[in-house]
Amino acid sequence: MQGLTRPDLKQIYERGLRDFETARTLAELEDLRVRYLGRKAELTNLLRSIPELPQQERPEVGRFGNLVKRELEQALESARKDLEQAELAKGLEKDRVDVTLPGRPWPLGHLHLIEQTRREIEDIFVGLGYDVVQGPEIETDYHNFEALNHPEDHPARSLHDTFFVDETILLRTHTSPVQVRVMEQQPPPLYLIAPGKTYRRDSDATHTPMFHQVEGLVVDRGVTLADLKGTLDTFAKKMFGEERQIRLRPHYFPFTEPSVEVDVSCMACNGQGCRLCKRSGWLEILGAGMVDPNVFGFVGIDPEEYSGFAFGMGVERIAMLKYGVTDLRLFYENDLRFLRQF
Ligand code: 2NL
Repeated sequence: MQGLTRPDLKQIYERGLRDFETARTLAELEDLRVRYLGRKAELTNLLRSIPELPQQERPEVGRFGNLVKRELEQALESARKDLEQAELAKGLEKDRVDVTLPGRPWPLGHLHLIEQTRREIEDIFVGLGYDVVQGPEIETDYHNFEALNHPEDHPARSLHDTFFVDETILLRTHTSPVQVRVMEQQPPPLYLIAPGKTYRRDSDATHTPMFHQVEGLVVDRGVTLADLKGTLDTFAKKMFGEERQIRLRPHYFPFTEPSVEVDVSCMACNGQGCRLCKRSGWLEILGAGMVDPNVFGFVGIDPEEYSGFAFGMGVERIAMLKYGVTDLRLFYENDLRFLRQF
């Protein structure tokens, strides 16, 4: 760098200032620092070679060269500060969180229609003051059949309808044994509903081997068929709409006498007659009756002092009627396109 002159230094100075100011990143600025002030820079070489200059030039070049060096160092430092500020601000802007944005919706599941319906039925009777009771799904023949006045040769007992574990143990075919167990242990008055899974050896378009039942039982002094009818009328109106009516038809169950089947006026045609109710205006919703005195005998309740009514309904059937489901099997295929509709 021999022979660098004042005008050369001035040019280095002015170019340096301009380059530092226009650097857009810290990396660019670092390159410029190396170019203008690094160990191999023009200016550095000049300052290093001052001792080799003619005696009379040394003070002048030394003073001016060092001045340029200091000025450039200051300009570099100030440019570095500006760039650091800018890069920090850019980073903060990039990471900024807009807390006013709405959250991303998370997919939410919901209760299965059968469970929803079970709770609807339960809530109605809880509202009437009933207790909800539960019991084992694996039962004794005694609690499932014998105490419920099923004759030894009743068809419901046969292998054809019942899942037997062994001679005396079976999967309950209804939830009545739960109520038998309560009657064995608790004196009247009793106002109970027993919801739960039940099992029968049946599988076709209208039967699944497992299905859900809600049974009800009332035992108190002076309970009559009129109480049963009023209770079920209230239930039907709360479940299917205040416009609904019910009717009782004579029927037979081993554990009730008299026994009835209960129809509700069709919710599709309001009793006018349509395809759903097969032109009759009525839909069967449950079975019921006055507890047979023989059943009270098995559980040690005095039929002279107490009377009672009982009823049983299939949750799947109630759900199909209320929600217009036409195929029972849809409940258990777990096709989300079906389940999500409810
Ligand atoms: C139906 C009919 C019914 C009962 C269930 C019952 C229970 C006890 C005593 C007497 Cl502990 N009866 N339960 C009575 C009549 C009918 O269910 O069609 N269920 C789906």
